[in-house]
Amino acid sequence: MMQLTLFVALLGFAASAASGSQSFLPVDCNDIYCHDNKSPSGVYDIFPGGPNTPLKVYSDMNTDGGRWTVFLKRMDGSVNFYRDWSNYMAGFGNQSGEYWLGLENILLLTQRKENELRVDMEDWEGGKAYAKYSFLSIDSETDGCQLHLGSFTGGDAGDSLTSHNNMKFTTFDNDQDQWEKNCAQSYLGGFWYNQCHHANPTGLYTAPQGLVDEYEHVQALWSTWKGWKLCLKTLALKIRSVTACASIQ
Ligand SMILES: [Ca+2]
Repeated sequence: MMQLTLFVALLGFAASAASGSQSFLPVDCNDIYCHDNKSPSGVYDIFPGGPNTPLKVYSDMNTDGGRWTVFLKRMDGSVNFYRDWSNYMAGFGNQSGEYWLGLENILLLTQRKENELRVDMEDWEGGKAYAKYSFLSIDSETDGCQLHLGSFTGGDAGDSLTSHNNMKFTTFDNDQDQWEKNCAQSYLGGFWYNQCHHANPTGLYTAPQGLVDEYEHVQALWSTWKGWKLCLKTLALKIRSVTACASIQ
């Protein structure tokens, strides 16, 4: 009954979106762009869970055609990402700065539409790189929020994520990884750890110098671009509907 109610509600606001009425309730940043393709990048309310549960999110309307719904952003170290399971489920941080959107919300978004993934990153010398994947979805908490990742479709950052495909999500208080110890405890983040990682986007945010070798692997890193020690200056994971504006045009 809950699902039926949700479905009817979603139908309702899809109709509102199509008519361009003031009750426009976008499911994601793709809908915001399709409703008004002059929409700038920034923080918006979206409604992937229905009309009564607005969710703040950062929309990237510039990169690679825009329409991206950002679910992880690192940029200055202002937010602590070494958090427990409940935090990673619900989300935390500040959508105008650093944040994690929450596994519950990522699940809603990926249930509503088929999405691709883009990862954008910068180093401390002004270098930029990216990686793209053809698909991203996750399972519910009952199934460990397991990651389903499509193929690597390009990007000069290289592929640091395919080894995380089909992994469940691990935090320091919920070990679902493939290692005898807890990857989140050892590498200071929460992620779809294997045994353990080639990318650690929620890891420790540190200045580029100052850590001794014993602390390598713990930083917010993407190993195929900058190796195992360098914390990236910025890092963002974002998803986008693979069908652009189809329901609205
Ligand atoms: Ca383990």
